[in-house]
Amino acid sequence: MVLEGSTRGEGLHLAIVVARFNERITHALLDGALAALRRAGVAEEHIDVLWVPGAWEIPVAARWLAEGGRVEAVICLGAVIRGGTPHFDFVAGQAMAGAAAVARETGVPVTAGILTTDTTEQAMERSGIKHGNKGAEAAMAAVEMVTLRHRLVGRRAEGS
Ligand code: INI
Repeated sequence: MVLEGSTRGEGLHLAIVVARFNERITHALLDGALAALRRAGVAEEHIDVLWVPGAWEIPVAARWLAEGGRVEAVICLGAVIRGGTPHFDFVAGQAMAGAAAVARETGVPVTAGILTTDTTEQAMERSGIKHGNKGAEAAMAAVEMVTLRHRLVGRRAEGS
């Protein structure tokens, strides 16, 4: 059996958790994610957007959403920029590890558009200017994972 998800998102219910820290960057990630979901056919009223203070707070909000049962995947958006902060490695590492733990422990896909860069310029390049938009990538990864799950469950039901 070989199964793949789809790039079409009609009928899906998704959530986005977006960090306010480095807001100019994360707004661009959010815009990229929303535009990608719109193109994929996800209805605007089926997308919940939660703003949190910083990347550190992303995992707990992702868990509320994953456990809430209202959405089928959670898209996490943030920007952790080294720029002289000693917190960088800790905040970035914990945000990513926390998001992964939510996915692993709940079975709900949690996708990560959390930038970890040395400079603001590098972060801007990854939020729509030069190297694509990581928010859009994370959004499409969520669509692919949810539709993959639907296909897998459908196959199981057929076979039973
Ligand atoms: N939060 C970020 O999202 N990006 C950062 O670059 C960052 N830095 O550099 O410190 C950051 N810190 C805030 C952190 O996420 C929490 O919001 C804060 O510590 C309160 O718990």
